[in-house]
Amino acid sequence: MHRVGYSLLLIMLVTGLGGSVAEAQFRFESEYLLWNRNNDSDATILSGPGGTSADDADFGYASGYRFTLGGSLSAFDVEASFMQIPGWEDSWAGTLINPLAFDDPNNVNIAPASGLGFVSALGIAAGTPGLEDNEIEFLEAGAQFQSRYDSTFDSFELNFGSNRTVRPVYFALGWRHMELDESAATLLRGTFQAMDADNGALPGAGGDEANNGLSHAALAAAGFVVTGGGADGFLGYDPAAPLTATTLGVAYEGVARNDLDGGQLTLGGRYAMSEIVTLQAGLKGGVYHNRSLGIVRESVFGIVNDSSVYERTFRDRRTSATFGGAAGFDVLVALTDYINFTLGYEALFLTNMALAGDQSSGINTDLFGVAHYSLENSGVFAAHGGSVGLQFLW
Ligand SMILES: [Ca+2]
Ligand SMILES: [Ca+2]
Ligand SMILES: [Ca+2]
Repeated sequence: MHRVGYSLLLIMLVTGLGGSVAEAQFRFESEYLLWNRNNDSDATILSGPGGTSADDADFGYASGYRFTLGGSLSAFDVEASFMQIPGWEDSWAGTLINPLAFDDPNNVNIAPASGLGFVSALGIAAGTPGLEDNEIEFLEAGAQFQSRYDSTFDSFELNFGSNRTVRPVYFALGWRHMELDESAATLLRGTFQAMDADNGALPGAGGDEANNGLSHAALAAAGFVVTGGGADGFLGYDPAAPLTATTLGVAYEGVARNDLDGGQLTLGGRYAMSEIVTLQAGLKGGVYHNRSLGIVRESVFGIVNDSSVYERTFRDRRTSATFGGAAGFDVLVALTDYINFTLGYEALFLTNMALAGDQSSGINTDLFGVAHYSLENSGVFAAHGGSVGLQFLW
């Protein structure tokens, strides 16, 4: 079926060329893009003073490029365009002035404390009834975190429409493929400790209850799998022997991938201000089928005095209908009869997108306290920016 379609298209193009080669006009444009994007994710990562949330990421402007090849033949126009913004990113860091309590930041013996801002396996493990609910497991005040958020956008579109050179207004119907890939991560590092929930006793103090750590049984019951070191949990320490303290690392990673395919309508127009300067503007709207993939990974690992590595990974896929729109304008300045300098601005939005920073809020517990992940794809992606380029005509 495809082969027949391509053959027919080729015959039409060749016939069109043969019939009106003098009227055919082809164009190739190469552009440098400098685009900003929004950050619609808002999941809390660490609560409390000095904590952080996914909306702390500020992507700012990033460089990209676009190549466009088009041709107008008799009444028709065909155009193919590829663009990519490969490196929107932000990273930030901080120090928690309060302890970071895994299970209960409101316990009177540890408050004020920071907490984990979502349904973490560490939180479930630290609150395991009968195993861990007699103690508060935490990182001591002064724990440090580093966060980063990266994303890549690319797009390919193919549009068939009316001739752009003979009339001031043109339209096109097209197909567009887009990909938005994101990754967000927060890494924490601090000294691990376990405090009795009823009287605040630390290990070795008078009245200290047994356990004094976070057990393997509780970590495993919360869904963690050992991927390195011993299956022996993590131990708190006697403040009289500070060299035995465990330095713990905790990492939260979210990944989101969106693959979109769909149809779109383009309306555009051009207006020659003079022999040299032409203004061009366009509007696009479309509906795209979005296949999203989300991954949420939580890791807890010993850095000093322990080498155990525990991980819990969730994955989910979901499809949705995404609505997209774009608006832009260009100023074309003729350098010669065959070369234009172009200066432009464009804005683009897409609904129902999976964003990496939102994926941790897709974790929920059921009636039995078991955690489940369901991909979050209600984000809005919006990007806008300027372009400079050269257009060659022949
Ligand atoms: Ca506990
Ligand atoms: Ca204890
Ligand atoms: Ca404990």
